[in-house]
Amino acid sequence: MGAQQWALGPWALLLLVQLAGASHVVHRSLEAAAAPASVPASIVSPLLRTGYHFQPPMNWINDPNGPMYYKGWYHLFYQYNPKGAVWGNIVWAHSVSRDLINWIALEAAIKPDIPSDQYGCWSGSATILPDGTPAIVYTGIDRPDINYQVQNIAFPKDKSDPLLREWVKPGYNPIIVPEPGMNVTQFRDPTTAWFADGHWRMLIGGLRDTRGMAYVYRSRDFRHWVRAKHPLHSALTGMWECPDFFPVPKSGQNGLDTSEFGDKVKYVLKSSLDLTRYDYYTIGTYNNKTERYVPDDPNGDYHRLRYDYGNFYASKTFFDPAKRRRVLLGWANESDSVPDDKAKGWAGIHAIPRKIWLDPSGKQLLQWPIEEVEQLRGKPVSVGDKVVKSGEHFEVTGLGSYQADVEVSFEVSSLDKAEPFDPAFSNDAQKLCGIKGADEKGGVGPFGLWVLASANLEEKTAVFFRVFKDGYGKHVVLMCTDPTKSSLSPDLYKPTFAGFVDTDISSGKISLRSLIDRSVVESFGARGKTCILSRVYPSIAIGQNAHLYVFNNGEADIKVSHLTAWEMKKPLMNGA
Ligand SMILES: *[C@@H]1O[C@H](CO)[C@@H](O)[C@H](O)[C@H]1NC(C)=O
Ligand SMILES: *[C@@H]1O[C@H](CO)[C@@H](O)[C@H](O)[C@H]1NC(C)=O
Ligand SMILES: *[C@H]1O[C@@H](CO)[C@H](O)[C@@H](O)[C@@H]1NC(C)=O
Repeated sequence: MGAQQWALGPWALLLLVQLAGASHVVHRSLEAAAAPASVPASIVSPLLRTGYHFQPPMNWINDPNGPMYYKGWYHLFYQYNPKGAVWGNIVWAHSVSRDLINWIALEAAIKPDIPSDQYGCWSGSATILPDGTPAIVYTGIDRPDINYQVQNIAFPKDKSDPLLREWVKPGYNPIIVPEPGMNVTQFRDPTTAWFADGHWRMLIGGLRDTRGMAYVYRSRDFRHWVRAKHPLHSALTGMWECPDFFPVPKSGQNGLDTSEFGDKVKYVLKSSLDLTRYDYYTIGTYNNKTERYVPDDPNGDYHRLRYDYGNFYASKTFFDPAKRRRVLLGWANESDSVPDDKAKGWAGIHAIPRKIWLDPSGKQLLQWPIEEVEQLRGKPVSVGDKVVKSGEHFEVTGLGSYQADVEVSFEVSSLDKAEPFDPAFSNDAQKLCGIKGADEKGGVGPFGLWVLASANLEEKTAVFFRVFKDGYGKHVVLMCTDPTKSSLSPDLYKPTFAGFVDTDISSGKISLRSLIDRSVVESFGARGKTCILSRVYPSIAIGQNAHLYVFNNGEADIKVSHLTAWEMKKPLMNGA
């Protein structure tokens, strides 16, 4: 069937959703989920279930797997427990989309049914082969007692089906098993492969003693794989989960396919550090002869740059040939307790897909929500040229801000009052923000947004900036999300998240965008230089009782040069 025929109208889509929903999930009303007495009612409130972030109708999800574009459809697979809201029984659930925002759930694509994946089908990636065939390589667990990890391959049963509903696993699986001397429980998450010099190459995450590494495997035929002598790269960080390795052009915002090399390209190597549970990356060069990757900044090796300074893990990118961009997907877990998750019947969401490209400085990536999310925007509410004096705040009204997209440009009246920066915090934005939270008066800032706030402000999540001045007269900009007052419910994990923003604030200008979605706040500072995703569960500030404010707890006045906020519609979300 040609892609054209799949230009579905809303009715056909709805039908597909119903078909998919009926075969894939047992619907259950979330209100009906009986909560144990210890779980406050608000945690299980359907008003806290996200509206436009990716999730299945119920149960546990974690890593995004094998994202790809095929015959007019985006495919997203993800780690999923079909039996409950805690991790376990992992299969590759499968959803498809025309725009990465409206999703249709299909049958699970890869389930434990061969000896080499019978105890679990863990994370992996898709590679489109030169003849157009997608291949999925994923980690299988083949023993019950220990998590012995091998790599398997699967192909579509019918390449002409744009929805790729059925996957087959050739009899020659597994294709890669750990070698003697390798840590067999720390050998997983193959990347998308790339092609050079007549060989395919892919990475597998691993651990030697305490050294995290990206093993390189090579193949001529995509079936027989041999490990290269040296890993692509390694660092003393503990296990590297979900490595991701891709080229980015030195200039411009386009994305590249994994097999593009040359002088106009830099490389990004991301590792999900099992020890800290955050995604770190470096930018560097890849030598396709020695097969080694060298980060540009040796001091920043896997402890400095993060995609997101909040709750964001096990991410994966893919090249979208339809829009020539690279798109980043990531998992955000819950910040409530396991009993809460069981009572809710669901756990885990994915971040809004982000387009990523290299900052003109070459020192970091920039990230921005894909443009397709803007189709969910309702009527805009705008505020312009409004001064917020020291200690003051104002409310943005006229929209349901529990599910909203807010873009704001701030202008600081003067930077003279910036507090001195203590270099002891140079590598610890989070600690600095833990001490200097949103209610801690400052010189320039804290200023920003209070989101998901109650009318009397006993509940509020602050997303804000604070500006310091270092010993050399240079300004240091801190971006934080402070959820410590986000909820009156007990037993929540409320870490203050923060990152520095490498931006020139000498003009006094800085921007912020926050995607607010009931129990998630996903923020982008300075046009995508620093990103923070945070999960919060208000008990009062839910649904129409959620308010949005701009605040300034710094001595220096600030001006909102422009603010636009949109209430966000709910897309098709897997039939839920
Ligand atoms: C493998 O790594 C795990 C996690 O660090 C560790 O507990 C285990 O002892 C390692 N096994 C071997 C054989 O080194
Ligand atoms: C290897 O990299 C060099 C320099 O970046 C490039 O010119 C060459 O085409 C690459 N080789 C292959 C086989 O891709
Ligand atoms: C998400 O949950 C919190 C609270 O339980 C943990 O501290 C994090 O480690 C966890 N994150 C991931 C990626 O598992």
